[in-house]
Amino acid sequence: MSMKVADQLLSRLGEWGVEQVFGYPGDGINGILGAFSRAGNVPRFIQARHEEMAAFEAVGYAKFSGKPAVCMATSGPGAIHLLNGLYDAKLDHVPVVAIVGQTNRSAMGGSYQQEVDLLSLFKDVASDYVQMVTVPQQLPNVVDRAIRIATTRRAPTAIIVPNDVQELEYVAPGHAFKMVPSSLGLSQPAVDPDTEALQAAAELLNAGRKVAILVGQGARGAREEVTQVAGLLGAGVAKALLGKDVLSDELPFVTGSIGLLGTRPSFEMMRDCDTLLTIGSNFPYSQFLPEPGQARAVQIDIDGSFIGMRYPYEINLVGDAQRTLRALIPLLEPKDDKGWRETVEKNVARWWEVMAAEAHVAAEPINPMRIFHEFSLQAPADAMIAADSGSAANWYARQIKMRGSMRGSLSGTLATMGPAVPYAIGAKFAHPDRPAIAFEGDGAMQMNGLAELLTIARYRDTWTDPRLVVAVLHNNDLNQVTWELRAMGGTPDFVESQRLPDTSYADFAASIGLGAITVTDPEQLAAAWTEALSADVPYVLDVHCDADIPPIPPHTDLEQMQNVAAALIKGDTSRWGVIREGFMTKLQEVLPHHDDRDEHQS
Ligand SMILES: Cc1ncc(C[n+]2csc(CCOP(=O)(O)OP(=O)(O)O)c2C)c(N)n1
Ligand SMILES: [Mg+2]
Repeated sequence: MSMKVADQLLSRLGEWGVEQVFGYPGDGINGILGAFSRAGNVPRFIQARHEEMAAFEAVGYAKFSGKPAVCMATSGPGAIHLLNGLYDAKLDHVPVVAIVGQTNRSAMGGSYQQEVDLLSLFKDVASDYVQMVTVPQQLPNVVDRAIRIATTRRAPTAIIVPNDVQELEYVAPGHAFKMVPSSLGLSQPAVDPDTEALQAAAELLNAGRKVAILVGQGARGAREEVTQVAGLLGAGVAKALLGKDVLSDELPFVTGSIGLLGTRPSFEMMRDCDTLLTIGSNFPYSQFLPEPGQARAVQIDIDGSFIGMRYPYEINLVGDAQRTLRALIPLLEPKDDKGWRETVEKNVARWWEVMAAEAHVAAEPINPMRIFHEFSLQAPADAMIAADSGSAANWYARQIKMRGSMRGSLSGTLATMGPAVPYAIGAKFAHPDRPAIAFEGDGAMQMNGLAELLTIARYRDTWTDPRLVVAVLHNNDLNQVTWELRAMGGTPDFVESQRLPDTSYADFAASIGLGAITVTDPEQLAAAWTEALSADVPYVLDVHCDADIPPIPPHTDLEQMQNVAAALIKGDTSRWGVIREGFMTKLQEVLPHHDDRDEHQS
C-alpha cells in the first residue's frame, strides 16, 4: 500500500518515540486525521477543548516527563489558538513541536478562507525553527529537525503542512542534488566546565563566609550534588519558582521560594550574604538578589546564551549542573564557621511555623492558605502539582512543602492564566501511575478550566492511577490583580473589572461524573483532601475562600505595604482583624498606630 505524506508524518513521530499528540481537529489537518485513523490512532490523538489547551497539555507533558511533546491544530484559527501555549513553552524553555495545517498550495497567496501567513505568525514564537513542507521529500528532514532543535534548544518549533501536501504520495528524499536525507536520534553532549574557570570559582566560593545558593530548574538533575555543595560551603539554598521541586523543603537549610512570591528566609539570606552561587536559574527579579557589590558571585548554567545576566557575576561557568558540581566538590574547603548556616536554618524553622500560623488565621469563610497547608500535610510523595497564575501561585510557592519525588510546575515566565488544569492533564499522560493536583483560581476556571474538566472526564479511565484533583480557589474575584491594584495605590478596588460571576464548580464537575466537594468550612478541608486523594475518580474541590487575604509577601517594599494598609482601612474594616491577626507580621510594623487606625475607621 502506498503511503501518503500524512502517514509518513505519523510514522516518523512514532519512530521518535512520540506516544501522543495533543490537538484539535479542523479541515486544515483533515489529511493528517485520516492518517491517524489508518494508523489505528498511533500515536494517540488526545482531543482538548481548545487549541491553547492542547498546547498547554503539551507543555505540561514536556515539563513533567522531560521529553519533547507534540501539539496539533488546523490552519488559521486553530494555529492562532496554539500561540499562548507555545509562548509558555518558549519562555519556560521546554521542547514542544507544533504541527499545523495550511490551505492547499494552489490557494496560497489568494486571500483564501482561513489563510493566515503562518510562517510569519510563528516566526517569533518558534524562532528556533519553523518550516513549511511543500513537497514530500522534505518531510523527514523537517520533522527530524523540528524535534531535534526543540530538544537541543529546549524551545518550541513549528511544522506547517498544507492540506494537499498531506494527501500526496510519500516519496523519500533521493540520492541526488538538492535532496536532504535525514536520520533519527539524538545523543546529547555532556557539557563539562572549563578547568581554569572551575578553579577560580572554587577559590571565590572558598573565600566567602556567608554563601547563598540559588537553584532553578536547570539544577533538577543535581539534587545530591547541590546538597553536598551547600553542606561544604555552609550555605542555604533558595529555589526559583520553576526549581521548587529541585530540593526537598524538609531539608533545614532550604529557604524555599524567592522573589515576589518568595519566602522571608530567602529574602534575608540574599540580603545578608557575601557570596552567591546560582545554578541553573534565570530568575528574573534581580532586586531579590544581593545588591551589586555586596556579594561575589558565580553562575553555573548549561546555556551560554543565558548566563551572566541579572547580577554582576565574576565567573560564568557554562556546564551541566551535575557534572560541574561534581568537578567542583573536590576543590571546595569545608567551612569551619557554622554560624551563617545556623542563622539560615533558624530563619527557615521560624518561617515554617509562621506559614502554619498564617494558614490557621480565621477567615471568611476559608483562608486560601489553609487549602495548601492541608494538602501539603497529606500530599502523596509522588504527587505532580500544577499551580495557576492567580493568587494560587503565591500559596503554592510559600505553603507547599516539597518532599520525596514530588514534582511541581507553573507558567513561570509567561505567567499566563489557565495552564494548571491542562498541565495536570499533560502530567497524567506523562506519568499515568502518579496523582496530579491542579490549584486554580475561579477566574482561570471560567476562562478555560471548566471546559477542560471534560477532557479529564473523557480520558480518566485511561490512567492507571485515576487521581487528578482540581482545587478551585472560589473567591468570586480576580484576586491577584485586585491586590496588585491595591498595592499600587492607584485603584484600590475597581469592581467592574475584578468581580466574577458566581457559579458552582462542584456542580459542574458532578454533572459530568467527576467527584466533587463544595468546601465552605476550613475544618472540612482535611477530610476533603483525604477523600479526593484516595478516590478512584478525578475530583474537584470547590473551596469558598476569602478574597481579603492579601497574596503579598511579608517583605514587600514599604510603600506597597502602606498602600495595602490604606486600602484595607478605606475598605471593609470588619476584615481588619483577619489582616492584623497573624500572617502579615511586617504589615503590622508599617501600619498606623492604634489610635490613628481608629481615626481612619471613623
Ligand atoms: C491570560 C492572562 N490574562 C490576564 C492575566 C492577568 N492576571 C493575572 S492573575 C489574574 C487573576 C486571576 O484570577 P483567578 O483565576 O480568579 O485567581 P485568584 O487570583 O482570584 O485566586 C489576572 C487577571 C494573566 N496573567 N494571564
Ligand atoms: Mg479568583
